[in-house]
Amino acid sequence: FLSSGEDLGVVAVAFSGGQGKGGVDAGPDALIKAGLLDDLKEDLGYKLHYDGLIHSYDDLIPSHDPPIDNMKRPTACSKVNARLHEQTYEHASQGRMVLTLGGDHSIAIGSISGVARGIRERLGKPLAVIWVDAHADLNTFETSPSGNVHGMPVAFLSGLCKHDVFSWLTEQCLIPADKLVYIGLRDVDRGEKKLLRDNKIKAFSMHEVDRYGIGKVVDMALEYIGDDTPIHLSFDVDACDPVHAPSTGTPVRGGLTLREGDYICEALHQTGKLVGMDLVEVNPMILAKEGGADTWQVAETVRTGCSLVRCALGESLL
Ligand code: 6HN
Ligand code: MN
Ligand code: MN
Ligand code: MN
Repeated sequence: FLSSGEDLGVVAVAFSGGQGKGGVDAGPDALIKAGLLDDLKEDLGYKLHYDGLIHSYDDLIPSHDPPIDNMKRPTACSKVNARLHEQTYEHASQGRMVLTLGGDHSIAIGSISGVARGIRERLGKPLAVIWVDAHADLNTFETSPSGNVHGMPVAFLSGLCKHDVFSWLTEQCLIPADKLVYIGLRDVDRGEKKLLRDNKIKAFSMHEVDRYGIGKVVDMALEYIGDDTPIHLSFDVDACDPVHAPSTGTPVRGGLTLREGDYICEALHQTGKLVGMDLVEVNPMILAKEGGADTWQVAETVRTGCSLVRCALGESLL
């Protein structure tokens, strides 16, 4: 599905407007400072297509951005994602794999829609998405208990929810509900559960990870998607247990071990079908802000994020 396995487009997105806590916009800088991109280039041999910027899109963020229909900061969320969409679309249409570093998970609206459009145009196929997260991020503006857009990206990307704010999300940007698979869920809101059931969306919660083991879960996820579909991996670091990823905005106990997270990434790399990845919700400032600064926990979270990305790009291959 890729024109060359070695070309990697990278977009660093310093955006936190999809939720209320500051600091997640510093995620990409922390990941890059930890040496992630150097590793991809020097150890894994990728040819990086990276503009060297950490995009904060300040020109797109209005000073006054009141809620619309319960969505907080709607204009910033829409404009930033529309710009990001163009960036990932550009990479995908050149046949590159696309890595997007966030930022909160609302940025998947832009990153995934851009890859999906690029893949549709280049290959005439839909994009499949494997969403690895403690949360389903499937709230509509009507079901959301928080109004935070980072809890809504899948609803917009699947077309289950439409709103004028995201009117730029055209048909070719969307992910069919039967090409969407979740892994790692353990904190799903009531309205999201109904959407999962009503639309028969495939989801492997932590219960299924416990029951079958991660190897079988990934096999079942890939079998469900089918052989001929390119895959985008959207990895929210909070899918991992807070032991491994404590420095994130909405941690939930009982998550994936580091190895289970890395395994998912390794197994998707091995398919040769991975065309995009997001790594989101690393917040290197959150613990400090809450009065419990623990630099070791921040470093551990960054280390987990870097490991996941390296595994998805083939580091574990011998
Ligand atoms: N994330 N379900 C909650 C909400 O506000 O809609 C939490 C969402 C968390 C989103 O972690 O990307
Ligand atoms: Mn989450
Ligand atoms: Mn909850
Ligand atoms: Mn998420």
